[in-house]
Amino acid sequence: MIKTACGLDCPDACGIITDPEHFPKIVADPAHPTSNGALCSLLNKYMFEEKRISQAKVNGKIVSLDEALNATSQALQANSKLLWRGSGNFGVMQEVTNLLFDKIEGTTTKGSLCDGSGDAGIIEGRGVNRILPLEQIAKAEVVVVWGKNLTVTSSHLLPYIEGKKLVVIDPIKTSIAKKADLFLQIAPRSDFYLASILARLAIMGDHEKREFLEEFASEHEDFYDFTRGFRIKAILEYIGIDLSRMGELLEYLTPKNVVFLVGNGVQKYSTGHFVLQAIDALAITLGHFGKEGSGVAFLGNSKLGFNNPFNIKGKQVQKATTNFGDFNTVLIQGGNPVASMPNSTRVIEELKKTKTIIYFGLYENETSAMADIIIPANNFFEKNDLRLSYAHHVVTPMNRVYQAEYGISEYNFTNILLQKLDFEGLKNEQHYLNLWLEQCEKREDYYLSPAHQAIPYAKGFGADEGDEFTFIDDFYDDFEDNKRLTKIRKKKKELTITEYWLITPKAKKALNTQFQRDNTITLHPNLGFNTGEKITASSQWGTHKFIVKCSESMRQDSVLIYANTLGVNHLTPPIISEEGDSACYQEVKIKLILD
Ligand SMILES: Nc1nc2c(c(=O)[nH]1)N[C@H]1C(S)=C(S)[C@@H](COP(=O)(O)OP(=O)(O)OC[C@H]3O[C@@H](n4cnc5c(=O)[nH]c(N)nc54)[C@H](O)[C@@H]3O)O[C@H]1N2
Ligand SMILES: Nc1nc2c(c(=O)[nH]1)N[C@H]1C(S)=C(S)[C@@H](COP(=O)(O)OP(=O)(O)OC[C@H]3O[C@@H](n4cnc5c(=O)[nH]c(N)nc54)[C@H](O)[C@@H]3O)O[C@H]1N2
Ligand SMILES: [Mo]
Repeated sequence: MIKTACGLDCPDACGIITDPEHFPKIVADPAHPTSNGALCSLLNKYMFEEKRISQAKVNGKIVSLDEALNATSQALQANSKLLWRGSGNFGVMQEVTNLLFDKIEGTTTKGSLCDGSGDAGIIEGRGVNRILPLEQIAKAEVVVVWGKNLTVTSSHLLPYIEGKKLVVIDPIKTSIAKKADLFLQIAPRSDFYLASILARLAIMGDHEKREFLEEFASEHEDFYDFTRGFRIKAILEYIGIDLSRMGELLEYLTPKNVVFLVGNGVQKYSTGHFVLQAIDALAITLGHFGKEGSGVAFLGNSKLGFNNPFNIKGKQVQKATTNFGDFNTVLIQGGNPVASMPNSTRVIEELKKTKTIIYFGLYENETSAMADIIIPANNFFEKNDLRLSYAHHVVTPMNRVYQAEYGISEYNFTNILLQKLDFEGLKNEQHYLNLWLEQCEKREDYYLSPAHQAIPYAKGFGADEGDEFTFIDDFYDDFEDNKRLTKIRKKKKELTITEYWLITPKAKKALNTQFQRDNTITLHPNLGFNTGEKITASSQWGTHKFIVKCSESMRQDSVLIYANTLGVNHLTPPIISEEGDSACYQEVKIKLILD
């Protein structure tokens, strides 16, 4: 039997056991903390149904892997070259290619398509983004699922929240929302206001935990003044809930132990950092930090506390808005930027300007279709690696289950290219894995990350735990100006809304653009379209056609197109968040026209 871990980019990071003789039969490792006896269908089914790229190609012609690597080596000698890495595989060895780009003095990327703005907000408040251990979630009395599509994106959290009072805050009535004791179907992009007004009402109702605040967040009086700057009535109307609902919500937040599970949904905006800082401030005000069964869990920093042997200096460009056209050679590894980056029209135009595109991946997709050189990769059952997680502290070795008949690992790719380019090759693979493992704490069946703390922030904030929490003292929003709130309210009465918020959550049968994808748009039946109709959706950034699916789970001011839907990112904006260098997929309103 071989133990390994799933490498798909999701927070669960499941442990797997398999008998190589009977592979692909795999089962969940019962010793692994995310295990609830089952693995998801992405692993058990969809991953193995997807057709792999099995042959290397240069300019459309099938060639040997070595010929393709020669062509790659040639292209990497160009003046300007970029490494754009996606998150197709979450193993640490994905980053070994940095060592190649360090030697050839190439450019890499900074920032994120994922959680960058939320992460920045957490760092502003807490100084450091620590992961809330699963055991603390299990000890909560109340769980608030806030902009997180838990059932789909983190199903292994479900056993940890069983039997608890459940609050869900989401513009869509998701399946977890249907199970909630209290569900608030708020307007998209209104979370900052919701959290700030709640904090204000909590203080007005004497729910704040003074002792805790004095010790860890002494600026709380200033924060209260700050929250008083917002007009409650106009803002509640904007959020789409009334004062009595706020009172109800507050009651759920006042027991001793409350955990907030915050997802990516709240922060796909230029102001995403404010949202996380405001949710943290609310939890701090109510005393739900630094103690058992309490805390705010967002996507944590899986590499926190590690000395990363693959960190390099060198020039970096923004990942979400990369100008590919500035480079002669672009190596795309483990990603599908043509579909997953915002503003696909722009991405395609930029990539057309690049002389050589090298695609290093597992599956054919929009990006491989544009590539000049295709290098088939090995998947995570075919190579050795190490899996970290952004939702728990377990570090799990990924052991090769079988020897692949085609493809190449990132380690071998880097090693061979270094040598072809006349540099010294890498040390052996285990050397690099050990550099990570040596930093972990060994437990019986797995390892723990050096950042693990049973109760994060129990001794304070900041990297050294001696700091206080920093509250927001200045809020600005250029997209939806606070001062415009009253105007919007008046306008709404006169006009029928013709522009809708675009909500793009993760799809169930896919891991980002890998596996099953379709072309549907989901919207409320009152919007005037019928299921099955073809419509054109457009924004100031682009246009695409989708097939309508009507659903009562939607609000009437927004539509849903899953993040991996064919063409969705033609509609999304090429902008970077105010903080955290993150894509802002939902900072856009779209128009719909029947075809
Ligand atoms: N099956 C599956 N699982 C996955 C993935 C996948 O593609 N498929 N992807 C993985 C990756 S890379 C990530 S980053 C995680 C992300 O997982 P999540 O954090 O769950 O993120 P999303 O699915 O993008 O959106 C979460 C929820 O936010 C809601 N939402 C949208 N806008 C707003 C808003 O303005 N306010 C509020 N309160 N809610 C809002 C959406 O309706 C949705 O229910 O999932 C991982 N897990
Ligand atoms: N509209 C909208 N767009 C979004 C989002 C959204 O919320 N809304 N979410 C964003 C988020 S959170 C994320 S994380 C990004 C993800 O976007 P990307 O990082 O581009 O991820 P994928 O689209 O899944 O592409 C992964 C590719 O990696 C390759 N791959 C898999 N495993 C390996 C491996 O071991 N080695 C190599 N070399 N290749 C491998 C596969 O061929 C696969 O096609 O998408 C973002 N896009
Ligand atoms: Mo992500």
